[in-house]
Amino acid sequence: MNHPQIPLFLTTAISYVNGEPHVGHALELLIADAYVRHQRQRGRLVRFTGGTDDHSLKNLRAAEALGIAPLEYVRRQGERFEQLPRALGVELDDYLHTSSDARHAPAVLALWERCRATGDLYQREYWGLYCNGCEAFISETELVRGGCAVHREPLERISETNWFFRLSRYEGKLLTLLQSGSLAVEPRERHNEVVSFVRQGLRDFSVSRSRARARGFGLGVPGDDSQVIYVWFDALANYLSLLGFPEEGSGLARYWSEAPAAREHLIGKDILRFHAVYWPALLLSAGLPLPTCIKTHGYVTRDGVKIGKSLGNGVDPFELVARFGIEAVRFYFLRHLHTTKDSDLRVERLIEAHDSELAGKLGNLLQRTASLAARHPELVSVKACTAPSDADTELAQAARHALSGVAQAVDDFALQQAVASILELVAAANRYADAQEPWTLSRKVRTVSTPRAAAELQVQLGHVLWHLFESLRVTAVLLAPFLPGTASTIATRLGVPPSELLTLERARFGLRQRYRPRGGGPLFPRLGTAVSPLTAPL
Ligand code: ME8
Repeated sequence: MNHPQIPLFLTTAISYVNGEPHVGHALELLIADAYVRHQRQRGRLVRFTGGTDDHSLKNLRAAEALGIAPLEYVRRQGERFEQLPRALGVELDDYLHTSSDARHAPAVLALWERCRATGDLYQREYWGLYCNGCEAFISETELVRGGCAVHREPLERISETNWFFRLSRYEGKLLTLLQSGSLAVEPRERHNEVVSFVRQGLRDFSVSRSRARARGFGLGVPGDDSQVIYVWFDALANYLSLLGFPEEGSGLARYWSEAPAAREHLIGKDILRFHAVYWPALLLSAGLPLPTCIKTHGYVTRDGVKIGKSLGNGVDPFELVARFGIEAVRFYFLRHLHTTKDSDLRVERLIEAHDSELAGKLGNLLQRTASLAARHPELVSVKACTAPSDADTELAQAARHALSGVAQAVDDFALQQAVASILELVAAANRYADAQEPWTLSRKVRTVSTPRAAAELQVQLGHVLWHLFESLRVTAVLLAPFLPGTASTIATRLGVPPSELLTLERARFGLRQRYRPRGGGPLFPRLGTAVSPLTAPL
C-alpha cells in the first residue's frame, strides 16, 4: 500500500476539548506530520487532517463546571486545540470541529441511516458501568480495581434504553480482515491485542445516550427525540465528514470510497478498540470501504504515568515551543520519544539532546564546512574532484545507508530510528572532516609560496568541500520531514533551492554538481546556557 501512486488519507484523532492540549497531542501531531512529509517526498498525494471531538459528556461537564454554555465552551477550547499544529510547524490540510463544521452532521446522519437500513441498529433496555474518561461502558471482565484500566475516576452505574449496534454480527468478518492484513494494525503487539479482543467474542454496543443524561448536547437520533447519538459514533464519522460524505466531490472518491487508497488513522493505544473494531464494523454495516491501516503510537508519560487532561500532569506544548523553539521540540519528540512505545518526557533531556546532537554534531558540521566554503566559493564543485579515496567511498556509502535507513524506518513506523539513521550520516561526515582537515588545506592554500602548489591544494580542498556539501545536502533532504526549518536553513547555507528538499530522489549522493555557499551564524545556539534554570517546572 506504500506505492507512490496510491493516495494517502492520514487522519489524527480528534481531541476532546475538556482541558488544555498537552504533549501527548503534540506527539501524535508530530509523528503524523513527519510521516506525511516523508510520504510527500516519495511523490504521494496526501490528505492530512485533524480536529476536535466536541459532543462528549466530559466536554459538557467541563463546561457546566465553569458555568459556560457547552457550545461556547467547545468553541473556545477548540480554538486553542486548533492552534497547536501551527505552533509545532505541523501542516494539516483540514481541521474539523464536530459541533460547528457544517460537513459533520450530514455525514453522521448518513452513516446512521445506512447502518439502520442494514438492520444493525435496534433499541434495548440496558444497564452498565460507564467511564467518563473513556466515554464508554466498561464490562465486568475489564474492571481493574473497580475502575477502567486508564482513568482514575469512579465508574457510574447507568440504566437506560439505548440504540444498539449489532457488532456481534461482524465478529468473523473482522477477524478475517485483521488476520489477512487487509485491516492492518501497527505495531504488531497492538494487532495481537485487537485479534485477541475479537476472539473473545464481540458484544453489541450502545450507540445512543438518553437526551436527559447528555442534557441535549449532541446530534439527535433520527426519529427518536429521547436520544442523542453516542459520542464515539459521532466522532468516528469525522473521518468521512472531512471528505464531504455522503456527497462525492471533496475527495471522498479519491481517498475513501473508490479503491485504491491508503486510509490510515494515527491514534494512541487507548482508543485502539474504537478504531480497529467498532469503526470497521460500522463501515462494513454501511457498505463502505474500511481503513487500510491503524497506526498506534505510544504514550508520553511523566514518571511512568500517562499524561492526560484529567490527571493534571500535563506539560504545556506551547510553553515548550516558546522556551526551546520548534526545532528543538520536534527533534526531541521525534528522535527521543519512541514512536510506538511509551516514553517519559524529560525537559533536561530535550536540552541535552539539542545541545549535544543538533548543535554539537549537525550544527558544528554545517558551521565549520559552510563558513570555510564561503571563503572559497568557486571551489565547491564536482569539477574539483579527483579519483575517490577510501574515505570518499565510505562517506558516499554512509549517505546511501542513511537514505535506505530512513525509508525503511518510516515503513516500519519507527521514526526515532529514521532520525538516528540521519545522525549516522552526520557522524560519518564529521569523521570525514576531522580526517581530511579542510581548514588546514584552506590555510595552506593561502600561505604556500608557489602558484602550482596552491593550485594542487585548491583541488584537494574543493574535493573535500564538495564531498562535505553533498553529505550536508543529503542530510537536509532526509531531515526535511522531521525538522523542516533546520533543513531549509541548511539548504540556504549551501545555496541549494528549497524545492530540492521536496523529493526523496534528491537524497542521492553525487547529484549536485555545483554549490554557491553562503556564510552565516551558528545554526543552533546552545540551550543549556540560554535557558535557566534547566529544569524549571513547565
Ligand atoms: O481520545 N501520550 O481524544 P483525546 C500520547 N476524542 N498520546 C496521547 C496521550 C499521551 N499521554 N494522551 C492522549 C480522544 N493521547 C477522542 C478521539 S477520534 C475519532 C476520537 C492521544 O483528546 C490519544 O491516544 O483523549 C488520542 O489519539 C489523541 O491523543 C486524542 O486524545
